[in-house]
Amino acid sequence: MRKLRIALAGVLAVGVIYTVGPSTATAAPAQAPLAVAQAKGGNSAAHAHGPGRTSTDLPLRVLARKHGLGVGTAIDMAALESDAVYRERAAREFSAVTAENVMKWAELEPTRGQYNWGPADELVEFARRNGQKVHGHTLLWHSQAPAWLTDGVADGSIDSAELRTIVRNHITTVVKHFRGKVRAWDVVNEAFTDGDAPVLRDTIFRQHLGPNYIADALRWAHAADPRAKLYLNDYAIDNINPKSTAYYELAKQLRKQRVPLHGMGFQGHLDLQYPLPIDAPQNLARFDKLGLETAFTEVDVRFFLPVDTYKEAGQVGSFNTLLQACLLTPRCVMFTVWGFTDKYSWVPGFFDGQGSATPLDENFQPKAAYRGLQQVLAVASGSNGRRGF
Ligand code: 9MR
Repeated sequence: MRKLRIALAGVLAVGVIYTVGPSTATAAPAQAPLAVAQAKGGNSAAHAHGPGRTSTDLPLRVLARKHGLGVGTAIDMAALESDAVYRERAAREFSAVTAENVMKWAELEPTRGQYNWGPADELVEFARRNGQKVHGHTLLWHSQAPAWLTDGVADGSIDSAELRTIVRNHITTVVKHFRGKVRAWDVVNEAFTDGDAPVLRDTIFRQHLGPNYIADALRWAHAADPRAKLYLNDYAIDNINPKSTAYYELAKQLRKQRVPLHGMGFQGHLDLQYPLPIDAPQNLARFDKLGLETAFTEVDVRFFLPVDTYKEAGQVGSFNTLLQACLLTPRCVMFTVWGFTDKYSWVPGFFDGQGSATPLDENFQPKAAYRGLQQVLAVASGSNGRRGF
């Protein structure tokens, strides 16, 4: 109850800031990536912006520290390479990064046997320089698998036995390459179907390796880096529903069989036209009780443009609902947004007419959603027993 009151206080505080808060937006200067000390130096960073700043107006990673919570973002490598403001903001605000694309199979091994490590290594190096953890995304996914693999399976030139060897080699090679540098891996992404009666998705992995492919993938990843935390990750499982329950049952079974599953990733791609996942705290709690870490791994909140005050307010509430669910869950270690600026968000390209899904606008100016996250992090108290990130 105490915790819930803290959470509600967060919402109320956000309301105040949202309506009367001064715009303290400052465009970040174009400069090289920040050093660790500067990125972490919340107080000095805030004071440098002049008087009138409250302790709330600090980078997210600084505000999240007292909770032992990692705050992450997906990184678009093309933006990181070309846009100095993007680099500066990514370094200043976040304590974790996830490759939006460059660690996916098709990107890492576009040609069979020829790995392209460059962009992913660059991201790992950026994270190291800025004191950020790397969340690995993703080892097995039906989407963004290389054409040589999917075509080979389709035309029969790769049979089931060979596919098994290929998958095992891929997981082993990638996890070993990043051993000690990637904190956690989304080992299998989006394994279940949607709807009222979810089943394992009919992917080439499910078809040819059998339903135990998930347990096998987890074991292979664990052998390659015994210290990496191994996750399953999916969308539309933020609340209690048939799909999240399917994951709960699978996770329970895998834990019972002592398969190395350590975490459950809730993507958190929300859309204002659908109900808010208000029972996210209860949902995360049941995974927490299985002894699993939990994390929001890809949060964004889209809606149909144009923006208006009501949609903005709805977006604040949506981001905060997930952040508060995480803060209420002892082993929820990370809250990651799927892009932090509308300048590079995947949303407009995938959903006609929708957008504005991230906390900063196209000019890197904070939106109400960003202020809301700051407020919740500032107002909620204590670490809730979280052991850190
Ligand atoms: O944001 C990613 C986008 O740039 C890619 O084109 C797309 C390809 O399917 O994948 C997007 O990221 C997805 C993530 O890897 C898994 N969960 C859903 C994300 C949004 O589609």
